[in-house]
Amino acid sequence: QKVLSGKNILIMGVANERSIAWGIAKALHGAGARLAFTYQGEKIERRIKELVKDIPNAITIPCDVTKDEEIEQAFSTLEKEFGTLHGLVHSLAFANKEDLSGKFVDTSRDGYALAQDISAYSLVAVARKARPLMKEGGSILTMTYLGGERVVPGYNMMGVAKASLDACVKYLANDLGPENIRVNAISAGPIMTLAARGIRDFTNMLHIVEEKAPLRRGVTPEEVGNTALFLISDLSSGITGEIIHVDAGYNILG
Ligand code: 0WD
Repeated sequence: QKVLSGKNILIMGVANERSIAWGIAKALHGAGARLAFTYQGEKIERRIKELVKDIPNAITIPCDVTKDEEIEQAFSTLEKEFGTLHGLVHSLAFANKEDLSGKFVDTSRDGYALAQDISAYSLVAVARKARPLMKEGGSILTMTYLGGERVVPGYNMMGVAKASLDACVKYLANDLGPENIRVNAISAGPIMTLAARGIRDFTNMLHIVEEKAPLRRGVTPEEVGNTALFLISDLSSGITGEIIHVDAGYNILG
């Protein structure tokens, strides 16, 4: 009997094989979970269907989180396929490129709203839909970054969106706790993915971590995946509203 045998988990945010969500998917699959994936748009559809071939019984469902109809449709498909949901992994974010460089003070109204909508509000929207399916309790997990706790030069608008996401984790944890639904976040150190390439100076951020972090190295999607396995499973049954840093210790430095 594996840790996640008999558990149904939804993973949102696999864009390609380098996505953090894919590292998480491999860990959860290895622990015996049955997986569903949502993806945004046709370009990603082809890639995800190719990837998911290695995972028997996995289902793929379209879901652009900016559209209420798509969220509605995705969860209704999920209810038909799974009935009961035990876990949800939210691993997606977006900000316009121009809001990830230069000065934060120059962020436009539209750019601010878009980043908040996709990167923070989407967690609230999907938690609300997951709630009725989590009849046996559940675990919701999102991905955050240190730039929401303090200024990381260049992270700009995404830092403000992550601060909001971190607060959403706590308010959701408090709302859903009485139903035994836990809500937590992993704050990962920098990992080279598609989204990371949008951040100017990302390579530089990686080098600084490798040089200064207590473990003197970066972290891998597999390491994030293993922590996700802990947070999604009953091994972490006493933990909610928490942000766990998987960053080789970098966040403890002043
Ligand atoms: O260093 C890193 N890579 C870190 C990432 C450090 C700490 C945290 N994170 C966070 C990110 O902010 C994000 O929340 O981890 C999460 C996953 O990011 P990732 O694995 O680095 O990035 P990626 O593989 O690009 O997946 C993010 C995906 C999008 O990919 P692209 O690059 O095509 O924007 O989020 C999805 C999309 O697939 N996404 C959406 N999904 C549904 N609806 C939407 C949307 N509107 N917008 C973006």
